[in-house]
This record gives sequence, C-alpha cells and structure tokens, in this order.
Amino acid sequence: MCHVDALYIQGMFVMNKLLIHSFIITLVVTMLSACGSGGDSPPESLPPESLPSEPLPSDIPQSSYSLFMQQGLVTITNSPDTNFGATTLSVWGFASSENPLAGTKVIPGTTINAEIGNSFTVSVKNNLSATHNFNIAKLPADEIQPAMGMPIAMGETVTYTITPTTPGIYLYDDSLNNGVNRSLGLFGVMIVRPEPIHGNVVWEGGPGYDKEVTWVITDMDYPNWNQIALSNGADQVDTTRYKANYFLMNGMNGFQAMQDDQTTIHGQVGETILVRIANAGQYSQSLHFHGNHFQVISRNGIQLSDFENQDTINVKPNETAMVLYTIDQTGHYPMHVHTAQLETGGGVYLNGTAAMIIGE
Ligand SMILES: [Cu+2]
Repeated sequence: MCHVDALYIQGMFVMNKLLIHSFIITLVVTMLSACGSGGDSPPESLPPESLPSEPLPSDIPQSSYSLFMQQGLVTITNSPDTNFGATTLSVWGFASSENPLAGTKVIPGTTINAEIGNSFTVSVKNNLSATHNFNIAKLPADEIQPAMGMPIAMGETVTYTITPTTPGIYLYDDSLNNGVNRSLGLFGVMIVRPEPIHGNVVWEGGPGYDKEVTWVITDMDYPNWNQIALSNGADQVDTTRYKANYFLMNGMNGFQAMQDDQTTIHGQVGETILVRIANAGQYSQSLHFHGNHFQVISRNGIQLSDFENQDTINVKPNETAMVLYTIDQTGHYPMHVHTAQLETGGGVYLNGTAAMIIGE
C-alpha cells in the first residue's frame, strides 16, 4: 500500500469516523486501483481475477458428512493501513477432520451441501470437554432422525440422517448454554439446492442465477465469553453481559474477506449472483451493498413471491436471508455494515464485517 494513500485513509478516519461510505470507497479505490497504476509500489495483493462458473467440488452434495466439535483458531491479520490488529482467537468449531492442523479454519463449520429429496448422514463427534448438541434451525423435525438437540457427551458421536425438502440456507449450531456455544464458533450452514434437472434456480420454478456466494457472519465478546468459556466452562459465562469486540465474515476479518474469492461477489456485467446470508452472532447486522440494488427473495427459509428491491438488508441473530445481486456495471464496490463498531476487530477499523463486489 502506498504511504501517501495510507496516510490519506488515516486522515479521513480521524476527521470523521462516521463518513463510512466515503471512507470505504476511498479505501477500496485506494487498495485496488490507485496503488496499482503509477503508484510507488505494486499492491500487496490483488483482487480475485475469476471465479469458477462450474459448481465447486465442495458444493457437490455428499452422502455423508463428519463434523468434529473441537477447539480451533481464527487468525486475524493486520490492517494493511495501520499494521495493527493481528491476533489469534481461540474458538470452538465444527471441523471437517479430527485434529486439524494448527491454523485450520473451523469457523464457520464445514458447509453441508444437500439436494432436496436425497437422504444423507451427518455424524457429529464431540471432542470438547463438556456436553454439546447439534441443531439445524428451521429444519422441520420430520426431515431429520434422530431428534435434534439431544445431548452429545464428551467423546460421543451421534449420526443423523437428513432428508431435506425445502431449498435454501440453514444455520446449524450447538444451542446449549444460552448461545455461548454458538458464539464461540459452534455453527455452520447447510445449503439445500433443488435437483440439478431444474438448472441454476434457487428453487423449482423460482428465480435463476449464474453464481453464488455464502456469507456467514458472527460476532464475539472475546474477553467476557470466549476466554471465560475456554478456561472455566461455557456455563460460567455471565450471559447478561455481552459487548462484542470481533466481527467476522466467513471466519475472516474485513481485509481478509475482501481478498477472499469465495466471499467476493464477482462476475460479468449482466450476471446475477445469489448471496446466501446467515447470522450466527448475537448482534443484528445491516449489510449494505454498493454498486447496485439487490432483490430479497427469501428470509428465514420463507420464499418470498414479491421481491423487495433494497441496498441494505438487516439480518438478525440466528436468521438467514437470500438475495439476488445483478452486476450492472464494472468496477470495485464494497459491502459493509451500517454500524461503525461492527466494522472493527479488536478496536481496529475495517477488521470487521466487509466483502468486495467486482463487476467486469
Ligand atoms: Cu455503504
């Protein structure tokens, strides 16, 4: 990052923290173009150049999933502007393999991909030091066996059979301890798609799309919840007190998320991107998209027929939404949250919830 531009950003920030739009636009423009054209040094990292138009291998439904509840780490990088903010957070998560290597992402948990009408299994093993559970919000009880929410003791495994019937995004979690277990990272999403015969449609007879991204957002009160739960147990957390100091987008800070090609909305002018959103945190977040408006097609698993045209969507804790964003112009645009505090991580600006939108 060029020094002049970094100083300019700093100055903007000091002058008016509330000028979030100007700030982020300035930042994005600075990060992605100013330094690259005639600047004194190349940009530190480039935006993603292309996204696969075919489904990723990870999107293909599997007949069985294994989730391991265990401790993991979230690595937060420095702000490229201030060189502050880097830290490592100890969390819990639903890992895809047992004893993951140090640094393996466990937030969000393994994404479960499913197709309506096709049964598959999810084995949940508890490698943590207390009782936990497994729960999929808004999934009808008759679509999963055995019943969700049963205690899974230390070292035990429960294998569920799931036969989903309604396409969409579902938030799964450990619902014990008044949300403390979820807040520490025990969450992930299940994505249910219609049968491929219907093409790239959100549901049978529903709107089509060209590409899709998933945004799982969360927040953490690291000193009062994580550190107490990790040292004394989740039942020792005072849940009447919560003041989040980290806000994560797909388990990353804003700077990381804006460089992540699985998080970026990226396409050609005219392409429509399906954005599936789940809020696993404790705070409501108002996500504001630049560049174009979007249509809200589903909220909390309920398919809407009269799509709202918006540029901001509020997603409450434990809720989900799906929106369609059509790229109608070239350029780089931010998605950010409309609350300044939620744009921070450990008090460092733009370490919070953010993503990038790129039209080509
Ligand atoms: Cu904005």
